[in-house]
Amino acid sequence: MTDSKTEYKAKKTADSKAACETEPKKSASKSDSRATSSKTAKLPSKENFSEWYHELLMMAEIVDNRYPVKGMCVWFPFGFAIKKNVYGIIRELLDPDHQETQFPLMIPENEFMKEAQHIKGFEDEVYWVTHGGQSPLEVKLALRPTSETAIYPMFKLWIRSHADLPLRIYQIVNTFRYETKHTRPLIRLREITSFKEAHTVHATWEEAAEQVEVAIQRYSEFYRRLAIPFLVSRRPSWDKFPGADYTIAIDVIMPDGKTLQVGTAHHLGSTFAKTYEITYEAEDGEQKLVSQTCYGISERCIAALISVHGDDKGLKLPWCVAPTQVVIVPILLGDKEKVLEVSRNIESLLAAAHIRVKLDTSDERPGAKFYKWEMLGVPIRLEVGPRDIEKGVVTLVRRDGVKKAVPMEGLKDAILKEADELQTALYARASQFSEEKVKGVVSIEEARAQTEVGVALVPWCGEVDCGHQLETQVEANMLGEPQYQSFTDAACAVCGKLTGKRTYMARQY
Ligand code: P5A
Ligand code: ZN
Repeated sequence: MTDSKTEYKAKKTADSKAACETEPKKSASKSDSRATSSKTAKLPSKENFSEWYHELLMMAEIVDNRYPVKGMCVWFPFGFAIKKNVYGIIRELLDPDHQETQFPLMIPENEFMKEAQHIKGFEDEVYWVTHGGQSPLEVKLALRPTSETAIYPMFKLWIRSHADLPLRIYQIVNTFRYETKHTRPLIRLREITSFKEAHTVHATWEEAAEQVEVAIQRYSEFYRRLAIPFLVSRRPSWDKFPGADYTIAIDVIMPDGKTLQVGTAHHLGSTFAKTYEITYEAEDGEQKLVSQTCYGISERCIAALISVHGDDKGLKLPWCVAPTQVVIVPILLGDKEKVLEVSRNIESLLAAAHIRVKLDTSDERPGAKFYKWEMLGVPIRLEVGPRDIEKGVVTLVRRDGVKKAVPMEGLKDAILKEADELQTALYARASQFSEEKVKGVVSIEEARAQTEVGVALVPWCGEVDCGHQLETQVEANMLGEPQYQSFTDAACAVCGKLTGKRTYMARQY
């Protein structure tokens, strides 16, 4: 946790151009004007989502986008602390039946170039390392845009028999994609710093299909813990992962009604198994091709976390990921020593209960402290003043605005209960927003109007032709068929054929 916003700002030079700058970033002029007066700076209203988002990343010290390479950001220590907690949840959810590993960043050209579909999907996005010092390399090296082509040649060596299956591994690493669309911090990066990629190997196609389902369930649990509502859909064939049989995606509806793909799980069938000759000896002695899956999440999950819950005062963090869960602000009036003593006792009590607590004894006025900790999204603030002490209470203020006097006696349990209720409230608020943003429509015109403000649920017969027409005429992306839902028959918005199928359509980040 850091308290050094002013320090970061002070060190900044206006529109600095470092020698390594490949594509100059625009001067962060708004941040410049704030640099000298961060305490009085005001976060733009969340109504102007894009501006709010970019300013909040700086003011709440999540990432610094002033690094002089486009699409590459620096994690502030505070942002990093959030990320550590968030990825701790992912690890907790995967560790019971996945093994964490680490593969090299560089992939030799010959391995990378083996799988034709995969190459087609990624060739325009790959950074190549061509030299070692002054000498041209004999074999060019790709910086992984994802690691299938690094991992699967090793799987060929590791897998011998059915006894080696299923195999489930994951790694959390940086990956590089030369994105040509507009880059955005945490959302569309050229260096994805926190790419969690899982890769699994199975004896049959059906087992791999079950694993895709398991992956989606784990990701669902992950987003529930972050109190983030989401949509699950099966991407249309033209938008699946390069080399996959099919792709299931998780999307979050952002405050501006656009969707952000925050996780995908792919059934790879035996496509890569054929290319990389990954086979196993079945129980009957026959050599068979394996079936594979892979699934990934990036720091987009942090972008969703910030955007879904934050407000005009700053971050609003769920209890489980907040680097500071409780902040104690002593109101130093009257018997100051007594106030400090009580505050310290509360701090010790909560720390002993493994609550991440901070006692703010800085020289700032209480109002400035409230502002600061609200910006950083601390779930619960305790105000301890002489009058509270007299009454045997503390004033508890939840980050969602709920305020009450809580008896000193049983304080820890009261705090944990409030933390639970805050989680429920965050989820309820976010769900209501998300549900209001999805609307069933019957025609292309309605779909066009709805995708201006949110997500349209459109009857679609499933034909590729109709799908392409939908995307062109609605001028939005097709997210695909909702999973775990069934619908009554309706006319396909393009061809009019009766169908029980629907597709989500939205403007996508
Ligand atoms: C699954 C893991 C894969 O790469 N290979 C291993 C598979 N899938 S994916 O859909 O291409 O990427 C997984 C998730 O990563 C996020 N993502 C990004 N995040 C930030 N910046 C980017 N440029 C970027 N590209 C992809 C998405 O959430 C995606 O679902
Ligand atoms: Zn149709």
